[in-house]
Amino acid sequence: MFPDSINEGMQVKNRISKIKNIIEGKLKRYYGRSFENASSEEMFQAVAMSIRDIILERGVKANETLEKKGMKKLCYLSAEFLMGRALVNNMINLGLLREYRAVMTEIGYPFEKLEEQENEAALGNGGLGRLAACFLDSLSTLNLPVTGYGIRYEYGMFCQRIIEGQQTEVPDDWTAQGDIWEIERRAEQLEVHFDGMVEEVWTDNGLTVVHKNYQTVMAVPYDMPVIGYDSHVPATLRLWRAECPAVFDLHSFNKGDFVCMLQQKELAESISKVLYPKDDHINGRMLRLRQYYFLASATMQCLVREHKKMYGDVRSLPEKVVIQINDIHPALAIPDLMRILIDAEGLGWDEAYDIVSRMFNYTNHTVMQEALAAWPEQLFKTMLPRVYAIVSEIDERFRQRLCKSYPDDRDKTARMSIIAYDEVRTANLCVAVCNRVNGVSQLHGRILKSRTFRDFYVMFPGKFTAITNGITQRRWLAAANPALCELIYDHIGDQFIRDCRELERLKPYVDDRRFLDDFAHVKQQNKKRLSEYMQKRQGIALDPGSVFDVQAKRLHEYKRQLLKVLHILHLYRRFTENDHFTLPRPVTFLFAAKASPAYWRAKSIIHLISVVSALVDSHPRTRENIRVVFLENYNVTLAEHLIPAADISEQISTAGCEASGTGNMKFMLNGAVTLGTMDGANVEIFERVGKENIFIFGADAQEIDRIGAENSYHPKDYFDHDEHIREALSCLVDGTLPGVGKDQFQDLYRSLLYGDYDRADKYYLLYDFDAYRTAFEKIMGAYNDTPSWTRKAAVNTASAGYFSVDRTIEDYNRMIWGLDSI
Ligand code: 26Y
Repeated sequence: MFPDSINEGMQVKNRISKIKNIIEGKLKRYYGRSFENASSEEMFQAVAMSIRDIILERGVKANETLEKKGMKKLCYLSAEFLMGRALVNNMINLGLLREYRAVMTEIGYPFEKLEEQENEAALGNGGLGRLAACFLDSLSTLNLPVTGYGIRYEYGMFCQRIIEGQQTEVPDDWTAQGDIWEIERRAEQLEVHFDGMVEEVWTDNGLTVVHKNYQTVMAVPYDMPVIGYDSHVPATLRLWRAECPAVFDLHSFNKGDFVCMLQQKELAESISKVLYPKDDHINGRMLRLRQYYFLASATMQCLVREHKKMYGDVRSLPEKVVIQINDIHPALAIPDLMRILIDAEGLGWDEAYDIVSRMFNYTNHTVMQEALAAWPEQLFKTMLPRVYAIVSEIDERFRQRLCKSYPDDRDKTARMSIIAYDEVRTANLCVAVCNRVNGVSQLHGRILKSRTFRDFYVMFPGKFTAITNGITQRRWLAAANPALCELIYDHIGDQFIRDCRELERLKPYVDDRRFLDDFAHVKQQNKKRLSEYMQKRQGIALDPGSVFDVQAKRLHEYKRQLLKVLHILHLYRRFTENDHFTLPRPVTFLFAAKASPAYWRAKSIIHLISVVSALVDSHPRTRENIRVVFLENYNVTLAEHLIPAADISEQISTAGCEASGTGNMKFMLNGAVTLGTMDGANVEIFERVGKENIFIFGADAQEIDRIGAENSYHPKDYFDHDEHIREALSCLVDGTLPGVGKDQFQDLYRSLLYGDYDRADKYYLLYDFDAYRTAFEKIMGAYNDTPSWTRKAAVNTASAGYFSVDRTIEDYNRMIWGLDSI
């Protein structure tokens, strides 16, 4: 049986019966079951296996071609891959969704039950991890050869439960049922070495360095094939799992020190135990550094081994492999490749450095200072003595260059150096060594040059570029929004799934009454679908007749969920004070956000949202007009239901803070209208849809920069002079809020007016409040004019083509990677 022949020259009817036979066979042979008595788990596994077979077979062929032609490959290194569920996405990309649906109908098994059986692979926090997943989809779709390298966290992103209004974290045991998509490749395991010491020894080859008394951790690879749309080149996602060596610490073993032995085992395995939802304390940081080195070293060793097997000589590495590092987490791959080339391959420093600097490229994803991680030097040196020595040497040589260029500017040298003030700054390491450094939107790219890495930009102007992020329309339109997809298909065919710019061809229809009615109808259907889903998922009833105003993203002060809450409090005040105040339409304010478990202010904002929700519900006239709903456990699957149902997309970060945003693109693609600031990729959305079809408010990045530099912002003045602000903000502390003491939100209140250890209102909520309030009034007015609103929504969908990840990947490939498609 040749599964890939399912597609070849066969009638739909034949394909259906063939798929049915394959699934039946899997059930029989793997589980000893039939359609009649298979459990839902077994059914899912059997269906998934039938899909996996097709993908794996294509992989074998693609690899043969790749090897035969000696083609260049991309190595995409990322500590996070937020993949989401794979089953339906794979069916779509293989062009077999219709057939699988038909099979399930034939055997009387609900298709949704299959979908729901799958745990999502949530190996990421948010934007950066989801971007990595979209990249793999696109690289495969464009038939470009890539392996993504990451960590096989045993526990991915925590599950969020809201208990008495507060976030509680529950472990995400995603592999409990065994992951059907992954293949363990134990034979390819590698050793990663920690701790110990380095010694210089003279050998026949001169002075060499040996790393002694180290602790060994095994890195076992698990490969997950990722298939793009109509692709014959699946991407591979290789995830490393940490294990204790089979015979570990013979010494304690011989002594019979069973407990010590098991402790070591636990220590080794803790490395891939859990995805960090953010770093805070030193213990956490230590393990985080171990994780990052583990990923970096396993990957670099694997790369060199494979390259030597195929080409024999490491000197040709830069012609055959290009490496992209997804932010600084995998930065230690740079010194580790140096280490391998020098210690194991016997290259000299200059030759090794030349190879490494031609291979590596770095994408920055954030300008927030706290994310530009710097490691305590002593910790680094103890844990990674050999890598430390190499980083020191890179630093030393880089400083010499700096001294030559700027003999009189010691401040600058200190700012730019890699090791300084007892810290190892991986961001500087990346910028100093990498061939290309890029930001993720045009604005962000400019900020990197003018602020974050200004000194480096002066020294290496040619290194810096900006490549605007993108999203895959396969998952975020075809899979998430079948109803809209069908409507689009009826008007312009299905080419947009491969080439998103095709969506432009919808533009003539945005003035077509029938099209607009259908478009509005689709939105309505999606709102109903979300309501049903939320009823099942969380037991809450939404009103699909109301406007769905959505802010869904990680909880962070700079993203300003609190601004939206203050605005809701403002509306509450208006309703309670004025019997005639009303909104043109009832609005449901939907929030979805996870807070880092140790980020107590973010958690406090989640709590506040629940309390404000109760407050709004407690007042009959307010309740008739607005509702506030917090959707628990925001993840890829929830996003797939939520985004197609949104009318308004809230993208209200402080200008200059959000590197790009990708949620903004997903909402736009699904026909939501943005209410946002001129930040990140919102700027480019604005440029594409035009000012009629987006609601922009507030200070732009320049203005924020200016008032920041002038130190001229005093939030208390805004509080004193704007009664709306005063009334809304006072709710936090004057006993208005039900079920909590007056002290509960003192911190939030004070942070805006006085600032404790930080500047007051660091993210300019009060500064932008009035503009936000006005913009909301405008957008509500616009919504009320239904035909013109639907036109705006449709223009958003029709203009979203630019934000396809395929365009992003083409940009990377043209500017950085130089890969040929297979
Ligand atoms: C080192 C540690 C503290 C750290 C952990 C996670 C540092 C950064 C991150 C994650 C950053 C991130 O997700 N950034 C987001 O990347 C998206 C994709 O480029 C952007 O769209 C989004 O604006 C940005 O916040």
